[in-house]
Order: sequence, then structure tokens, then C-alpha cells
Amino acid sequence: MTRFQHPLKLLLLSTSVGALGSGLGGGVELTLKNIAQALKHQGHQVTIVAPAHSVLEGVPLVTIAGNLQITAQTQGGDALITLPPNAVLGNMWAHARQVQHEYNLLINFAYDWLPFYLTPFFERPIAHLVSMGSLTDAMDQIIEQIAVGFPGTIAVHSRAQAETFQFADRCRNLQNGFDLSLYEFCAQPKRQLAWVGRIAPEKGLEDAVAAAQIVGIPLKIWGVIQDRVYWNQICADYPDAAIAYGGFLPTSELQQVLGQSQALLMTPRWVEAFGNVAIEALACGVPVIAYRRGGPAEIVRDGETGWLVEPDSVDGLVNAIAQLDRLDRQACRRQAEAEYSLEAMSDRLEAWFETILKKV
Ligand code: HBI
Repeated sequence: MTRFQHPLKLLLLSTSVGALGSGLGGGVELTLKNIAQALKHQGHQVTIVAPAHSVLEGVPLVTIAGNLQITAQTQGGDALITLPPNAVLGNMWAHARQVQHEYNLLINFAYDWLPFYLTPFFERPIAHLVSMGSLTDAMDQIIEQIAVGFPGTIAVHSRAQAETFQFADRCRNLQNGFDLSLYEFCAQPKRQLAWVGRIAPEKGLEDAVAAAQIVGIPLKIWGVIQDRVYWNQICADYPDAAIAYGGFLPTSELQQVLGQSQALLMTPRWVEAFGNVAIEALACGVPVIAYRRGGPAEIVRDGETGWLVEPDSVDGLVNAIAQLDRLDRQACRRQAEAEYSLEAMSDRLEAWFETILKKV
């Protein structure tokens, strides 16, 4: 049940590194889609602003032209603040400034300096959902400035992610939420393991390939190949591994094939802010074997809905794979329903909005 007497008018501003539906936005694309759906279910009016060529059914979409932002995780910690000429990010926020009075609240999903910098110049409040842990000094500084100047407006997806920032105690932990009706429970998996995510160095795919090769179980891989050199190196380093790349799939197809897996392997090198794909796996009854690092370590119930493994330990992955038969796939689905449904997320979102709107 919604906490608000009247529906809110909400403007959601997307990441600027790729069009929605391209996969370049990584977890944010799915997060944005789920949050928009959760808020609509609560009766609120939701509009999304996103780069041109974005596709998202069921929600009014304002698409904005301009050049995409460079991904933050590929810059060094001391990276300068950059915007390309005719930046889509700048154009999106120029639009937001023009229409802001039609909305009660704006929600920013971009991990970029500009939306935070612009916050004091807007008349309408802006809520910021920070989608990654600390990456650059410039972002840490501007996010902290807004966390201090506009208390309660910064949200994250896990405690671990918050703790990568000096201002962890100023971050609200929203976790995440998913439309679980899109995921079918699969009781009888095939003899296969799964790995899902942007194929890039920070995701540690090579460890999953190494573990799968040792146990002799095929590894199915899905996600956008963001770093082609990195992918080619893995293929060269593990020529005998039984790996199969299945491409970047929309949710309906991904859940079909992910569900047929004995387990999902999560091998993040960085502090994964949350790990959306862990919930997608649990929702299909698939246990999660994850490094005890970042968001997945707060999701997996060790020994019940998966196994938590010493970070960067391929042997740890191998040992966990050997103990999959001790886990109950029904318990995995039940955990997704108990903690990560759209309803659970709606409640966390509305509590966040309430604290922000009370202050205006
Ligand atoms: N980089 N500059 C920038 N801006 C983003 O919004 C962004 C990014 N890199 C990755 C990313 N967003 C998403 O894939 C993650 O937040 C999930």
C-alpha cells in the first residue's frame, strides 16, 4: 500500500553511457526498469529521460540526442571530470531543468559529476541513486558535497557499496527489487554453470572459466562484451575450457537459460554495488556461488541459497561447486520473494522519497 495520499509525479533520469536496451548501462538499465514499474504499481506517474535510441516498454520515455559519456570505471582514481562535446548528459539535464516544475521529485541514475553539481541550481528536489562504489576522487567529492548539503538524498544498493565512500553513514541502502513474475522457477537444471554480466576486467570472468574447466562442467556466459581484448585473452588462455557465449539477452530469454543452470558464479574483482543477476538467479531457483565481496555477499545466504567464497580463490569456487547438492533450489526462489520483490522495493523507495519531500 502506498504511503502517499496523492500520486507523485516523478522524473527519472537515466545513465548516459548507453541507450536503454543496449546493455552498455549494465545493472542500471534493469534497475531503472524495475523501479519505474514498482512506482507505477504504487500509482505514481513516472517519466524517464534517456539517451536517443533507448527502448523501454510501458513507461513514457523522453529520448535526448547527444554524445554518450565515457564509462567511469575505466578512468583512473584521479580522472578529470569530462563531458564530450554536445554531451547527452548535459542535454538530458537541460531538459530536466525546463520541465522540473511538472514534477514533485527528480531521480538521478547517472554515475556522473554533472547531475550532482546541478542539484543546488534546481528548484525541485533531486534524489540520487548511486549505482557503483567509489571510483574517482572527483565523484567521491561531489557526491559527498550533495550528501552533506542535501541530507537523505543519496541512496545505494548495499552496505558494502556505501562503505567504499567516506560518507557511508549518509547513504540510504535501498538494495534492489525485481518483477519476479518474469522469472520461472526451474527445479531440474542441466549440467551447466552460468556467468552473467558485462564482460570486462572488473567482473573477473577468467576465474569462473578456470573453475569450470577444473570441475569439467560447461560454463554458459551471457552479457555484453564490453572489453573485446579482455574476452579474446580469456579465450586464448583457456582454449580447452567448455565455455559457450550466449550473447546479451533480454530478461525473458535470459531467465529461461539461466534457470537451467546448476549455479550462477559471481567473481567480481571490484566491490560490486549489488549484483542484480544474483537475484535473477535466485528467482529461478538457481543457487549463487559468489566471492565474499560487495553486494553479493549481502545477498547470498551462505550454505542455504548459495556459497560465499574467499575472494579471488578459484579453489574456493571449485569446492563450492562440489557442494551444490546441499542447497535447496526452492529456498533460493523463496529468498527472492521475501526480500527482493517489486513490493518490497516500492516500500523502500517510498520511505526514501518521504524523507526527502518532508524536507522541502
Ligand atoms: N559510467 N560515466 C559513467 N556513468 C554511468 O552512469 C555509468 C558508468 N559506468 C557503468 C554504469 N553507469 C553502470 O553500468 C553501472 O552503474 C551499473
